[in-house]
Amino acid sequence: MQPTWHILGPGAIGSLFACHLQRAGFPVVLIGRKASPSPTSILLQEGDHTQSFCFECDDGQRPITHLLITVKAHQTDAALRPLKHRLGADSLIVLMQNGMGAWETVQQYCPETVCLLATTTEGANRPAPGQVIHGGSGTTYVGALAPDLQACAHQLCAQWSGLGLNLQEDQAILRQLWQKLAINCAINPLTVMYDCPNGALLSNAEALATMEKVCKEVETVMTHALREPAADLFELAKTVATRTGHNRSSMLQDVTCGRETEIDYITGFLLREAKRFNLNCPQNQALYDQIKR
Ligand code: KPL
Repeated sequence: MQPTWHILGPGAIGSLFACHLQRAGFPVVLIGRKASPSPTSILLQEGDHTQSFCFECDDGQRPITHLLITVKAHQTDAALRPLKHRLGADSLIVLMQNGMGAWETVQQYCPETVCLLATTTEGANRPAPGQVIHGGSGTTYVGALAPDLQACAHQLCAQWSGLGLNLQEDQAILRQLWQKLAINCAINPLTVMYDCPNGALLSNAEALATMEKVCKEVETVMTHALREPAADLFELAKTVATRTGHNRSSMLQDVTCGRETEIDYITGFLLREAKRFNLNCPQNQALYDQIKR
């Protein structure tokens, strides 16, 4: 029998995975903080199927064996706290979110639970609750923070091989996450400062010069954290800004809607790591302070 997957945070990416998991034969339960009708339906605009899911408020009691967390990094604490008594040594958590560092919350609440990390380049957006548009296919990388858990990442990739999504086991998932962090440090705060889509940063000489300094600082910290030379992160950030040129970054969308941003898990994480190695990141610090203001 297939295990039941609980999805904590059925936003765009959570809903995309919920639909693909269910189509592959896994029972799926969505968990949210606000009461929603159960069953609740999601229309995935990929073949225009409407799928029905059980919806649970976060006050359920039954044990959770498989949990995919797709809430924003700063919401992890509040979202996971009510579930911690349902998770144990037999549970598996997959953390798939922007930014880094939320695994500390998972370790604090569920120290015995196996926690895998994932990052995805799948393009999905949610024009309205109950609707998801799969805008572009990408790759989902899965790996473990600790080398002794790599076998679990391997098993998960085998279990998810029928999902119809591009999946890759990555034994160096931290490098993957650091590269994504660099992209987010370089693009997201600057799109807020200049109130522009990602691509517009490339034709703004001042923004581009700042982006280059931001990337150099991330390269230095990343080299210390991973103990290996970093790739050319400025080139990478420019490539992503070109590819996602018309996007308004998630941080710009959060600021526009008056929502809390993920800055503490993006630039904030970088600054905490820099402090650990006695490094200064003046450009990132200035952007962090401006976004916080
Ligand atoms: O991840 C993103 C975000 O907006 O958070 C990028 C890659 C910058 C795309 O918009």
